[in-house]
Parts: sequence; C-alpha cells; structure tokens
Amino acid sequence: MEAVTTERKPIVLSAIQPTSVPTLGNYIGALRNWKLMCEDYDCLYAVADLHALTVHPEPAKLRQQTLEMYALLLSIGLDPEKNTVFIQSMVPAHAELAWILDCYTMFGEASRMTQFKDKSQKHADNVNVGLFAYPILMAADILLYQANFVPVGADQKQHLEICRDIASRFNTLRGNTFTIPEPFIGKVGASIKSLQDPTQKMSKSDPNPKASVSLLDPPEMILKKFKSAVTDSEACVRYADGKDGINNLMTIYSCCTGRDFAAIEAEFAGKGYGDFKVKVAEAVIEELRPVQENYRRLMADKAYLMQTAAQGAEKAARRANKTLFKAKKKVGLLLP
Ligand code: ATP
Ligand code: LTN
Repeated sequence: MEAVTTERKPIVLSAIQPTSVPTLGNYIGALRNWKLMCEDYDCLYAVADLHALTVHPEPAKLRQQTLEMYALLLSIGLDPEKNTVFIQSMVPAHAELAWILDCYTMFGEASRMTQFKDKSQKHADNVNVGLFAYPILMAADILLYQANFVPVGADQKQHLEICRDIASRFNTLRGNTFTIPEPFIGKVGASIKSLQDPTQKMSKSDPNPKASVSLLDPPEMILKKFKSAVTDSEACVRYADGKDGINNLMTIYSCCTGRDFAAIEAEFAGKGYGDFKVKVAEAVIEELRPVQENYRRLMADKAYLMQTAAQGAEKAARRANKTLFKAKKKVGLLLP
C-alpha cells in the first residue's frame, strides 16, 4: 500500500507595519522572501496595525494605510487562498496573548532593545509604554501560530531573540506551549541602505524622500533617485570595504536580476557609475512594474479587499485561539 504522507509544511509568520508605503528595503529584506516562501511553507502574513499605534497616526490615515498595505501584500503575489493574509487588530488573540507575555518578560531585557532606545531618542516627546512593549506584541504575533520561521530584515534579529527567550521562559515555567521560532534573514539584501547615506539603513520614515525608493514610486522618479545616489570617487563597480554606496547598489541589482557580484563586476568592467546607476534603476522598475499594476487594480475594489481581509482574519483567529486557550489554561485563567 502506498504510504500516505501526513508531513505538514513548516509554519512561517511575518508582519509589516502600515506606517507608510514600503520601501525597496522592506521589499528586498522581507516582502520578497515572503513571496518566495509561499509554495514550500504554511505562511501567515499580517499588517501590524496595532504596532503602528505606537507613533500615534491620525486615525483616518491609519485606516487608509492599513488597507493600502493589505492591497500591497496581495500585489506582491501573496495568495490569500493558499496562505493567510490578515490585519493584526482583526484577530483579538494578539492583544490578549501580548498581555500574558508582558507578565513573562523582564523589564531589564525589554530595556535592552536597541530599536526602543533609538526610537525613544528620535521621538523623545512620545516615549509611550506601547513602544516599550512593542517586541512583546511581536512575540505574541509569532508564538500564536507556532511559527517555525520568521522572514525579516537584519534589524529585527534582536526582536526575534527576545521572542525566543520569552517563549523558552514560558515553556520552562508553565510547560511546553510555544514553538521556538528561527529568524529567516536572507544572505543578500538583509539590510538595504539609504541612497543618500549608505551607512544608514533605508527606512520608510526617513524625512529625505531621495533617501529611499517606495514600491509605488513612478519609473521616472525611481530613475532620478538612483541617478542621485551617493557613491564614491573610484569609478569602478566592485564590491569592497569602504564602498558602501556601490555595495548597496550592487546588492539591489543582484536581488532584482539574480546575478552574483562577480557577474555584475564583469558586466560593468570599464564602465562608469552613470551607466551602472541607470541599469540598477531599470532593474528595479521592471521588478516593481507588476506590483504597481496589481496594486492599482486592487485599490479600485475596496469591497474585495475588505472581504478578503475579513476571511483572512477568520482563518488566522481559528489557529490563534488554539494557542491562546492553551496559554490561558497554563497560566491559570478560568475558561468559560
Ligand atoms: P520604520 O522606518 O517606520 O521604522 P521600517 O522601514 O523599518 O519602518 P518595518 O515595518 O519596521 O519597516 O519593517 C518591515 C520589514 O522590513 C521588517 O522585516 C524589517 O526587518 C524589514 N526592513 C526594514 N528596513 C529594511 C532595510 N533597509 N533593508 C532590509 N530590510 C528592511
Ligand atoms: N516589528 C516588525 C513588524 C512586525 C513583525 C511581527 C515582524 C510586527 N509583528 C511579527 C515579524 C513577526 C518590524 O518589522 N518592524
């Protein structure tokens, strides 16, 4: 008799905040891998609107940006039938588990988070408790689904470490409840740099619009931004220490064309930075063209988006509630 395979696919969860239109950094570091993992893994992807509350967005703007981010996730090719694509706040289990995990997180370990320190410096007028508890809500997002892998950019590595620590502590104190997740950080492109200061990461909250490329920038704007990208004075396309600007452009080009650094160096041997920058821009424009087309189509059908988001939330909640109930029982909460 033929063996029936009951092997389940490993579980993947990730999320992105709807703080503004994602950048090429978000795309190469995270979103592109989300799409690549869709076939071989059981994937859940969320718009982290609860996380975005830490920066006090204007309510109407947050609603709009959440819907836009949801549409963008579908536009990059995530299939809501095959995988689960949802909006975090539509699944109440996230906030509930986060509270339980708050009580299993030490003040000292949360205080060591570099993103918290950076963001409290940048927004000294709004250092709220949500900003402090941000990684614990993120841990709840991940642990609710018993995720094995979490595809993120390099800047999220520390948040994955605290998530693992919280899960291990809970498992030790209350008995096995959560799967310990592994970060999934791509070898190339895990930290795309600003086009204006290539020692800093490209960030969607950078006030200088020339520093980052948004996924919805029109082609002529993308070309302009790459033409004015900061490089060096060597005029030789090669990957080397101290050539942060060129290294960054080579990384972007490699991620969009699939070519490795040796092939890129050979392609541009003897050519100047001007030619190279145009080629990088063209590769990015081609990569983003289908995303932008899908996005325009989807944004014209808000009813479809809302209905798909509601279905996604229902699918996610069914799975999240199983873990939430288990955790509630383990900590001694009465269940109805
Ligand atoms: P903000 O600037 O508002 O803090 P952000 O650009 O860092 O936002 P997030 O929503 O925090 O964006 O991150 C979404 C995903 O994109 C995360 O997995 C993060 O690691 C990844 N990411 C963010 N910036 C980069 C970058 N420059 N290079 C590679 N990956 C990135
Ligand atoms: N904090 C993340 C966004 C995020 C996330 C998550 C990522 C919220 N919840 C769960 C992975 C898994 C960030 O990228 N800034």
